[in-house]
Order: sequence, then structure tokens, then C-alpha cells
Amino acid sequence: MIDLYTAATPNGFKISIALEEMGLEYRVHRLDFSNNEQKQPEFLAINPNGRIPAIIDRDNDDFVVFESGAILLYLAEKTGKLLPADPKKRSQVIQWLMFQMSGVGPMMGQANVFYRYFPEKIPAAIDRYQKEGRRLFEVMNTQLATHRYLAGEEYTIADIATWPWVRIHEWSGINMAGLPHLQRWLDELALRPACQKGIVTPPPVEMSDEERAKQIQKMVTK
Ligand SMILES: N[C@@H](CCC(=O)N[C@@H](CS)C(=O)NCC(=O)O)C(=O)O
Repeated sequence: MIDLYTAATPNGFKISIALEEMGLEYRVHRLDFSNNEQKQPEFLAINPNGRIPAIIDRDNDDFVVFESGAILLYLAEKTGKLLPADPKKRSQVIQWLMFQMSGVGPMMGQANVFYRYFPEKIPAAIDRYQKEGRRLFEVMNTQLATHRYLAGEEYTIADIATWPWVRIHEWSGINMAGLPHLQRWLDELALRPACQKGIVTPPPVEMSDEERAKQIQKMVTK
């Protein structure tokens, strides 16, 4: 049994999708950001960084893993799924996983902060993160022109890490026009039952876009 500490966000969805794909049994613990639960001592004991996602593997001496990329690697190694054993293919998956963790996630995260949540609208900051997001989308589009999935011909944890972010491109204000290969990949993954289940695990909290923006605004400006 895996205990999953999460919230309805792209980084959290990476892990619910992976757990669904791998057929692992898991319990969902949703952290309430409006009550700052992710920064309370009980959760900081699990993830000192005070962010979701994190897991505890009850079948491996209560081993704790935080950072979504590290969790994906841990689960892939535990199950032998979604990460090839061949060293070169494995390296290719890790390269695209790192590309997501250091590029797509942080750039789109900052695009969301400055475009949606930050009280002052700073055009240079919005432009910088949206342009960098678009550039990364173009890199993926080129890769997907000659490969079915990000790391080659196999669906892997690199796709799982990236899909929950690319699917919210509109919210981040990143233009998808003229990227047919990235669009094809986005649509193909949307048909996978594990992706469909993963992006509603946990389900979104009922609130208007305006309320959500206000709540996150509080988090990003404190
Ligand atoms: N690099 C981390 C990023 C985690 C992250 O930023 N999580 C966000 C939700 S997507 C969070 O917990 N935010 C709450 C906060 O910043 O207090 C990972 O990939 O696990």
C-alpha cells in the first residue's frame, strides 16, 4: 500500500496517473492549501520542502519519497514498469524527465504565477515565462515529430511527468498553435484510462476561477 500526499495540481496528478498505470494500491491524502496544511510540522516531517506530492511506501519499511520526479523513478524501479531496463533507453527517459522537472514544470509554474495569480501584472515577467514555455513546447514538438512518445517509441514516466502540465497550456497562456505533433501526443494520452482517472485524483475543490486565483495569490505573495 502506498500513502499518497497530494492535491489537485499537475505535480500531484503525475503520481496518481503513475499509480493508476502501474496498478499499485494507494490511499489518497489531500492536503488543504487554504489551511496551509503542506507547511505544518506533520507534513514537513514527510517532505521538508512543504510541497506536494510525497509518498510513503508501507510495503517498504514506510520509506518516504518526495519530489515528483524522484517518486516517478522510485515507483518505476519498484514495479519494473514505464522505465526501460536498457541503459541507453533508460537514460533517454531520465533526460526527458529532467527536462520536465527543470524546464516545463518551473517555467509553466512561473507563467501561472505571473499571468494568473500575482497581484501586480508585470508584462516582462509574464512574457518571459510564456515565451520560455512556448520554446520548450517547440522542443517537444520537434522530438514528437519523429518519435511516438517523448523518450522514443515507448510510453514512460517522462510522458506522465509532462502531460499534466502541457494539458493546462491555456491556463498558463501558452499558445499551442502550429505544434501538431505535441497536440497529437496530448490527445493520445488523454484517451488513456489511467490519465483520465489520475487527473481527477483527488477531484478538484469546488470553487470559481476567481476564488482559486485569490487563494493561490495569498500563497505566492506571502
Ligand atoms: N519540484 C516539486 C514541486 C512541487 C510543487 O511545487 N508543488 C506545489 C503544487 S503543484 C505545492 O505543493 N504548492 C504548495 C506550496 O507551495 O505551498 C515536485 O515536482 O514535486
